[in-house]
Amino acid sequence: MYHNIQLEESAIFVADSHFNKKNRHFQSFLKKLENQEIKTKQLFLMGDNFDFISGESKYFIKQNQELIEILNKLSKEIQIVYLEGNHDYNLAKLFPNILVIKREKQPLIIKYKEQSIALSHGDNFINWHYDLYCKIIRNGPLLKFLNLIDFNNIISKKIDNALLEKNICHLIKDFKSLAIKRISNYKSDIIIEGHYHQGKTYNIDNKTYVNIPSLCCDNKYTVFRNEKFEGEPL
Ligand SMILES: [Mn+2]
Repeated sequence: MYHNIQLEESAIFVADSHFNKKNRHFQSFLKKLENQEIKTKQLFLMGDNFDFISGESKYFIKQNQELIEILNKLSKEIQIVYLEGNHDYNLAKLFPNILVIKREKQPLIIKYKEQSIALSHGDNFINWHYDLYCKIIRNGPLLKFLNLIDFNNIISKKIDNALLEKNICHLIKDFKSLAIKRISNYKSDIIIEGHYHQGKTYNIDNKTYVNIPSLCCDNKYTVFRNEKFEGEPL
């Protein structure tokens, strides 16, 4: 499906908030959008905005209910595009007014003037093992079955606690080499990804690679302003 989205001045990109009981930045961000302390007409959620959620997991839907409602309210006022990540997927049924882009439909190609911009969460183009793993963990019937046998939320709580203990903020040495590899997967002029939590931009061979910072690790989101992608502290 072709979506024909034009990047707008003051568009906002948010990546890897990993919202959970400990990491509350995404909630603060959405509240600021709601009360117009932060203003935009276009919001790109680059994936992993929730530490875990899937359209089948009742426990996690309940835990994240407040933010789901704020997002649904905002989506009636501004354009929101949600690129699913490896922690948040099968989301279309939760967000009726949000354009949800599944991993297998990424990159999403959008336009700015004559330039083409590719958007991905950043966990595509890895290898077939990972593709297979992704397919299994997103399998609807399997997830519904797990939900069904999740008595007293034992499985969900186990996932929740494991995620809460995980340290997700690491500096990748020589991220530039990885960026060069990432660029080679794309044909667009500008490539925008989350997933790597590095918040760095490179201009390589007439292409621009933008890694959106992790809202959780860097307390920053990205604004497109005067033809530049700028990190903005929350
Ligand atoms: Mn990720």
